[in-house]
Amino acid sequence: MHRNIGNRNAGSNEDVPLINPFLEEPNDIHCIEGKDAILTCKLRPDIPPVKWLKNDRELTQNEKYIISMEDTQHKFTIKNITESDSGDYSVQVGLFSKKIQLNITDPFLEELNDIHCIEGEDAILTCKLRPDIPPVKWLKNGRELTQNEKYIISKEDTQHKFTIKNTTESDSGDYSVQVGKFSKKIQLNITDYFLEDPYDIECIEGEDAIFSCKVWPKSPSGKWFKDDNEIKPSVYCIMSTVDTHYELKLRNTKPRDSGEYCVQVGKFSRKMHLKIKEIPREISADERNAYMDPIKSGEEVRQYVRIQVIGKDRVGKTSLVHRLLFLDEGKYKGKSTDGIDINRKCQIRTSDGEWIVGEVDTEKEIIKRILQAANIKQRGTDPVSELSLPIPADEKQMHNGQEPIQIKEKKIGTKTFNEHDEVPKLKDETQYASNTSAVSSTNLEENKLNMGENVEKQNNPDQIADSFTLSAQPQHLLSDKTDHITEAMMEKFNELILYARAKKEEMTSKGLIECGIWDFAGQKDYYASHQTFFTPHANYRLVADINEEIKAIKHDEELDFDSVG
Ligand SMILES: Nc1nc2c(ncn2[C@@H]2O[C@H](COP(=O)(O)OP(=O)(O)O)[C@@H](O)[C@H]2O)c(=O)[nH]1
Ligand SMILES: [Mg+2]
Repeated sequence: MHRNIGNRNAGSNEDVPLINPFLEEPNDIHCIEGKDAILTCKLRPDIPPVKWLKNDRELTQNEKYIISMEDTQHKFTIKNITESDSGDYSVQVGLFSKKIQLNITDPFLEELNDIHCIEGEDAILTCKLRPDIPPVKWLKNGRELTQNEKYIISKEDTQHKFTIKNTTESDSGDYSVQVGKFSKKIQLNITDYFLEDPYDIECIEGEDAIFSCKVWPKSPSGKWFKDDNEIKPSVYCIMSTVDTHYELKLRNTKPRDSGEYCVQVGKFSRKMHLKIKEIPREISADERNAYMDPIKSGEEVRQYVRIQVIGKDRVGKTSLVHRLLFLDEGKYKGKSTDGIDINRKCQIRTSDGEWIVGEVDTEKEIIKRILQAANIKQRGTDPVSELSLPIPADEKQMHNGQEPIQIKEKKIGTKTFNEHDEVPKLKDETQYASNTSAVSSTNLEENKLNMGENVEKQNNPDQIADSFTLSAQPQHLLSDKTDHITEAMMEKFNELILYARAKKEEMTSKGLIECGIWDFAGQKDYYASHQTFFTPHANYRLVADINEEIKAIKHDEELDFDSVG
C-alpha cells in the first residue's frame, strides 16, 4: 500500500490521498544559531512520501539535513544552524502541504549600554543572553580578546561579563559581544581625572615655576611629588586649588629644583619635568636682579616700526631708502641688494610723528664699546693715556708709515646724520680682523657697514676720553691677550647694561620709537625667502617704475604680491 502510494505519478488520482494527511498543525520554530533545528509534524500513516522544502525547493538528506520518522512523527533536522538557515520551510504530502517558519533567535535578551569609567578602575562590560547559546566572544575593534591578567571573562546564569582590569586611556574604544552571527557593540570611554595635563617647564633660576592641571569636578584632591617624595607646602612651594585647577608654584627657583615632578589625583598621576637654567656665577647679585626684575614683572613692550620696501627688481627700492635716510647716493652705485638690507638709522618721535634720521643704534654702540674694551686691554693701557703712548716702530711699519687711525663715535642722541660727514677708511680694523696688511676695497666697505656709518676721524681733543683705537696686531700677541680681552669685556658688561638702559630710558622719555627700513631684494631668486618676513604689522612701501605701463605692473603685482620682493 505504502509502496503503491509512493509510486508517484503527477496527475494520477490513485497516488493522491484524498484526505488531509496532517494529524496536527506543525509549529513555527525559533532556534538559536549554532544549535540544531528540528522541524516536526504528525502525519497519518499510509501516506505518500513526505517532502521537505525550503522556499519551495525540495531538500534532500545530507550532512546538514536529516530526515527521520517515528510512527506518525516526522522530523526534519537542520544541523548547526546559521543565519542563512532561517526562512520558510514546508512539508508536503501529495497535494497537501504546510508551512513551518524557522527563525534564528537573537541571543541578546536586552540592549547593551555604553560604559564610562575612570582611568585606573576596572571596567565591567555586561550583557544578558539566552541560555543555550553558542560560545560568546568578546572583541575590541573587531579583534577577539582572550582571557588573561587584564581581561576576565565570566558568566552567571544569563549574565555575561567581560572585565578589563585597571583601565588606561588606551582601553577606551569599541567593544562587541558576538554570539554566532549576532553581535552588539559596547563603547568604553575611559574618563581621565585630568582634563588638562601639566607640562614640562624650563625656566631661569630665580623665576617662579608654576605647574598646573585641570581635573574633573569632584575629583579627589591633588598631591604633588618631586622625585617620588611628596612636596610639603612652604613659602617656596605653594599648592592651591581653584575650582578644578590644581596648581603648584615654586617660588624663586634654584638649580637644585630641577627634576621630575608628579601630580597625583586619586589613582591617577601625571609626570612632568622642571629644568632650571643657571645664571653664570660671574654675574653679580645686582645684575641678576636687574635681569630678573623685568622677567618677574611680566613683559616688556618693544616699540618698533618696521617699514618693508617691496617691488620688482631694479625699480629703485634701494635708491628710495638711501634718499629717505640721506645716505650718500653718490656712493651707492645701483648695486643689487642681496636678500634683505635692514637700515636702522631712523627713529620716530611719537609726540609729533617726526622722523629722526641718522641716530646711531644701541646695538652697534654696544659692539663698539666691547671692541673698545678689548682694544684697551690689548694695549695694556686705558683710554685716556692711550694717545700719549708712542706707537711702536714695527706697528708703524705695518701701516706703511701711516699713523694708526683713531676713530671716534659720534655723540649719540641729538645729532642728526649729515651726509657730508667724512667716513674714515677703517684700514686698521680690517687688518686686525684679517691679520694682513693688504686691504681690499671690498673689505673696507664691509667694515664700514659692520662698524656703523657714523664714524669720523678723531680730531676733537674733548672726545679723547671716549675714543678707541683699532690697530693691527700680530697674531701671537692676540692669542696671549685673549684672557685679558675676556676680563675687559666682563668689566665692561656692567657699564654696557647701564648704557643700554639709559639709552632705552632716553628714547622712552623723548617718545622715540625705533624704526627699521627693510629693503628687500627684488630678484625672483629671493622671493621664496621673503614670505618669512612678511607680517600684517609691518608698513609696506611698494616701489614701481613709472616708465612701465601701469596696468601691466598692477596686473603683475596683483598676481605676484605674495611672492614679490
Ligand atoms: N631714472 C631713475 N632711475 C632710478 C631712480 N631710482 C633708482 N634709479 C636707478 O635704477 C637702478 C636700480 O635702482 P635700485 O635702487 O638698485 O633698485 P632696486 O633693485 O629696486 O633696489 C639704479 O641704477 C638707480 O640709479 C629714479 O627715480 N629714476
Ligand atoms: Mg635694491
